[in-house]
Amino acid sequence: MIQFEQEKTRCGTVAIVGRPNVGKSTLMNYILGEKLSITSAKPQTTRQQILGIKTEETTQTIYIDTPGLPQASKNRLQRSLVRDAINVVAEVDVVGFVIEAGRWTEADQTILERLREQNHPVILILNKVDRIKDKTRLLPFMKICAEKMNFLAMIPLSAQKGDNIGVLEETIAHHLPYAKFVYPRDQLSDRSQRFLAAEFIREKLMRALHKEIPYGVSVVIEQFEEKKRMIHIHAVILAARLGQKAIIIGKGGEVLKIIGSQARLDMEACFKKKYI
Ligand SMILES: Nc1nc2c(ncn2[C@@H]2O[C@H](COP(=O)(O)OP(=O)(O)OP(=O)(O)O)[C@@H](O)[C@H]2O)c(=O)[nH]1
Ligand SMILES: [Mg+2]
Repeated sequence: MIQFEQEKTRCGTVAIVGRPNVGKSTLMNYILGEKLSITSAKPQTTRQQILGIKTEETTQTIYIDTPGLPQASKNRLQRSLVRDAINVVAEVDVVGFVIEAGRWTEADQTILERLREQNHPVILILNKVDRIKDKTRLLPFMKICAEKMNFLAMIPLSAQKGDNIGVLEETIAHHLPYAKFVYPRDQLSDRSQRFLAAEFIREKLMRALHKEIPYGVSVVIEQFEEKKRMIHIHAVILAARLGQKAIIIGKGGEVLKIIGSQARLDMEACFKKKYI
């Protein structure tokens, strides 16, 4: 007689999608309890997909933070970003579609239509509820949302304050398949410390620089040397135009100094080591 033993653990993937700036990365960081994905008040902060892995007693949830989906694909790079973020949806167990509570934009509608084609379980996440003073406004808004698609659930929450995140996590866990864990229990991401170091620096640049300048900036880690209690990191900041160099450096190197010390704090917290 063949006996099937049912897996006792659940393991699956969740794509976090939505238009730029709705708080996707903030949400993933809150769930993980670690700053892994960079965030800023400027749209299109996240440039590449990043995995955040949360393992609890019997559940492993693999979150995929994606770049915000632009409404109109202006150029080839943007078009490929949209394609990537939409393609990932086809391969996951659950989709977390993030919008801003109380606002339904054209970009949200475009994403919704793409999600409808995929026929995948979608949880609608209404983020930034802390901004809504009069909470009675939420109910009629949720009613409108409910008519748009048959969502698995609609969850209002605040990724910044952490309100209602537990409900989201429980809902997700409930819809993950029974399966063995894919990653070791202590693995937090698919990204290297080297990648994260570059991202932490880019975040500070995104936050410190104005207008189009941060969008042209890239960070390359030239050296990442791990000593016993220290990590030596050499980073190079590449600007789109020579004229931007002076702005990035700042008067007397002021901007660069601030960026360096802020990024160092993030690295120390994430790598739990000193960084020079
Ligand atoms: N008030 C409030 N602000 C939030 C909340 N969640 C995120 N934010 C803010 O919204 C802005 C955008 O957050 P991100 O997490 O970078 O947004 P994103 O969706 O990842 O953006 P892209 O990577 O550009 O697509 C930041 O300034 C966050 O601090 C929230 O729950 N409440
Ligand atoms: Mg992001």
